[in-house]
Amino acid sequence: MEISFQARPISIKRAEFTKRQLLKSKFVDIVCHSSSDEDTIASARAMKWYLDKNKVSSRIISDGACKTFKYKTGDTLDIASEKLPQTPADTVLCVDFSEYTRVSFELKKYIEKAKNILCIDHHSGQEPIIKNKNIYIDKSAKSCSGIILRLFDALKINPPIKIKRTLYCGMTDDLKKNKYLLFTENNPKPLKTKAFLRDKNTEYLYSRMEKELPEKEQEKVLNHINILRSLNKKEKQFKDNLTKRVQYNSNGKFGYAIIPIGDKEWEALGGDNKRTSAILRNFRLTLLEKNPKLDSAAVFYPNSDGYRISIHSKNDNVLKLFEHIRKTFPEFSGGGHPERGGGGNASLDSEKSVKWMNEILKGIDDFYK
Ligand SMILES: [Mn+2]
Repeated sequence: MEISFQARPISIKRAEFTKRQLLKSKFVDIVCHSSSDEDTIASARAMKWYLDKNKVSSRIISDGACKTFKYKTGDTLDIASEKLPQTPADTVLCVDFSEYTRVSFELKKYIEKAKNILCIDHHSGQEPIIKNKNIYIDKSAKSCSGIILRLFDALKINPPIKIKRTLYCGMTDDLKKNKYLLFTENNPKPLKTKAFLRDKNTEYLYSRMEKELPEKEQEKVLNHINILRSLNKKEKQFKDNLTKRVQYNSNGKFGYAIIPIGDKEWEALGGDNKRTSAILRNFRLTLLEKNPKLDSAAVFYPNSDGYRISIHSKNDNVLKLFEHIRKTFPEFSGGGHPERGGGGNASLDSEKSVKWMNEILKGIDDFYK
């Protein structure tokens, strides 16, 4: 009997079954979920390495491989810009997802046509793609990369540094999303939260990677995941200029920056995305930290849906603030948590967005009186 903690070890029998399914294939399509993130791509990369090693041809299908960690463009079928083939490989392996809701309609149709489908995942939903033994789900695992590492363990495979680094990257990114790891601007290493330390299996897998990966390799991954430590010139400039845009309400309890519709700097960075939103978040938190008098900090900015506000409050006033805004501006829709939240309108019309913003500013100023 293997001792099972949270992201549990995979039994040798189970791992051998997956191995047989894969190695009997002529060709394997390794499919990542929509908006492919580090974890799904890392899982796919590691499985491709395993198939290559066993001389089974394969291809990764993803819509975002080139945006992630140090992966060359061109060695993955990027369905964000390329067309899916007519027919799938004889085996489709889905990594980091097991429900059709995680892929586009077109990709769903594609997967459905495959003779043999396998899924390896750490999410479990109402309607799994398949219901037989070909699906392996470990809900307790905090990343799919962790499961792949367990699979290699069960198959007695010690992957090379390159693959370990890849899996470490997938694990780290999902652990960051789960708030198991906290990244800050000034710290090269993330902080491990209580939840992380309580999860014995995650702790085991992660500290193993930390022991087996050279410090330099870890550093590369951590700097990549920690957006604030890997800003390019334009992003740095935007971050610095943001602090020059700070304004305050009449009694200095509320600080904010405005990024108007059509802002050149904002658009040059691709508008609202993972990287710019990390910069905005850092702006709000740093502003609060530096000004003891301040209770909340916000940014007004456009995204594809309309004009938005994102706000952080030191004393958990976000929802109360939103409630107060609605007293004089009932159309305002905003929500979130007491310490952080957001709201938006559906218009990208400059005039309307300024009006919308002014109503909010009026409400906030009144709240702090
Ligand atoms: Mn994942």
